[in-house]
Parts: sequence; structure tokens; C-alpha cells
Amino acid sequence: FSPVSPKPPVHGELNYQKVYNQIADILEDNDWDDGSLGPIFTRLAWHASGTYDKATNTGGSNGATMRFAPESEHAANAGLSVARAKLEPIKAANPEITYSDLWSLAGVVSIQEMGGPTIPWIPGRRDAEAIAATPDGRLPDATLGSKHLRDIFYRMGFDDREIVALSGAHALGRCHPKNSGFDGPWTTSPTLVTNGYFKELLEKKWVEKKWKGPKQYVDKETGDLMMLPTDFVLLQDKSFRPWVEKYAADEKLWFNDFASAFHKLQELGVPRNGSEKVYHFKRTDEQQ
Ligand code: CCH
Repeated sequence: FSPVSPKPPVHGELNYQKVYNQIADILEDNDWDDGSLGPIFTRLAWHASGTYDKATNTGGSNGATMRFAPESEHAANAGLSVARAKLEPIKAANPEITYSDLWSLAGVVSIQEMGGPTIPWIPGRRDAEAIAATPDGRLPDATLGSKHLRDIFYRMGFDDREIVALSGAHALGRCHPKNSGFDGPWTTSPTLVTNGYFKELLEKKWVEKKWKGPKQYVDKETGDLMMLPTDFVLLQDKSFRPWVEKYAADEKLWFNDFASAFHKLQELGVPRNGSEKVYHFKRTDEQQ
């Protein structure tokens, strides 16, 4: 018995640049947070893939099992139902695309449209049934330290440099007390992909927030920006910190490393034979 649905998707026939453009069209949303769904789509693509375990080849972006409880109710996934619901009209307009490809593509669209690097993308993910869902606890816990980060990311097959590169996605979006208990954005431009996360981490003075909520840091000067305990350890760990410094000084280097690491993240758990077409999508502002 295979938990993956037997019917192969009809990829290859879909015009993925067209789907890219349709997703790009719905990103701006003035009723949402900082005006863009890009950050939450990026988080959806990451949480759908970040369940991967290379030892057992389970989890990963193939499957889109977050459609089902209990995975949809895992604490780490709190709030992501909004992202899934906002993508339903795109699925309805393109019934041939699998949810797993759609969520992954939405992450790529968001990063590119918010000014980030081009992320090479390959379709062909297949949706699975609820039985293929991974147990709770595969995604990182923001209250813990570097050992935990390594346990989680080494399990997926990432190294220290890639852990730091991926963490730079926290230039985007914010924490919501009703989702995670934490509060606030990491940078002053939460809808732009920049190396601002690394710059803020290095340049600001971070102090523990005085509140009843979970332990987090705020910048001493304004109190407007935040860091999670797992963000803060990137400064303290002697193998992580040099990458924080390099990425803060060189946005191009970070863009390159982030593009590779995010592509790798999106490929976790997806069977490939090496002959697949790799897409490099044009940003909507390059198409005019
Ligand atoms: Fe993250 N992230 N993330 N994160 N994350 C949160 C929000 C975003 C951790 C914890 C949290 C990555 C790595 C980690 C995004 C992308 C990535 C939140 C707040 C927590 C908590 C959720 C809320 O309250 O809504 C931890 C721990 C790690 C450990 O490494 C990686 C990797 C990525 C992508 C590559 C994005 C984007 C957000 C903002 C979402 C939004 O709604 O604004």
C-alpha cells in the first residue's frame, strides 16, 4: 500500500509561468498584516517541506498532507489555514496542479516578487492521503537552542551554512501572538526580501522582552523589532555566527545561498530521475 495517490499529475501540460502570474496577482492584500500574503505563503512552503527526514525518506514537500488533521493542527502550523485558503482560487482555476506543487510554487513566487533571488523550481509533486502525514515535532521549536536547530536541519540534510542562509527568510513577515505566542516583525521591511535580518541581528542591541509571553528578544532602542531564541543563537554559536556576518556584509552571497537552500528545501522528499525540466520564472515586473 502506498500512501501516495497512484494517478500521476499531468505536469508538463500546465503553463507554470501563467500559474506563477496568477499567484503574483493575489499577493498584494491591504487587509492582511503588512499588505502582502508573500510572507505567509513562504512559511506555508517551508512548513510543507520542513517535515522531511532523510533517514526514513518521509515527509517533505511531496504530499501536501497539511491539508489534513492532525498535521493542520500541529502547533507549528498555527495560522497557515489562511495561506491554504487564499490559494484555493488558484487551485480551482488550475485543477491539474497538485496542492503540493501549488504550495511550493507559491513560496517561489512570493520570494521572487518580494525582490528576492530567482529560485529554480521543478513541478511534479504528488498529493498524498492523510496517512502519509508525519508526526508532530518535525518542525523547529523557537524556544530552543543550537543543538535543536542542528537536530532538525541535519535530519533534513542541511549543514550549518544552509541553516543560517534559510533563517534569513525571517527578513519577511512577523510573529502573531494568536499563532505562535511571539509578537512582532524581525525587520522594518517585512514584505521585502533583503539581508536585513542579518544586519539587524548584528547591529541592534537585543534585550529580553519584559512581558508575560514566551521568551523573545526586542531591540533595545525602539522595542519594535524582535528575535526568537532560535534567531539569537545564530549570533552565539561559533559555527553559525561567521555566516551571519558574511550575509550581513554581502547580500549577493546570501541571495545565492538562499536560492540554493530554498530550492533544496522544496525538493525534499520528491522522487526525481534527473530528466525533469527546471523552471526559472520571470518576475511580473520583468514581463512588461
Ligand atoms: Fe520561521 N517562524 N522559523 N522560518 N517564518 C515564524 C514566521 C515565519 C521559526 C519560527 C517561526 C524558518 C525557520 C524558523 C518564516 C520563514 C521561515 C514564526 C511566527 C515562528 C515562531 C509564526 C506566527 O506567529 O505567525 C523557527 C524556530 C525556525 C528555525 O529555524 C525558515 C527556514 C523559513 C523559510 C525559509 C516566515 C516567512 C515567517 C513569517 C510568516 C508571516 O505570517 O508573516
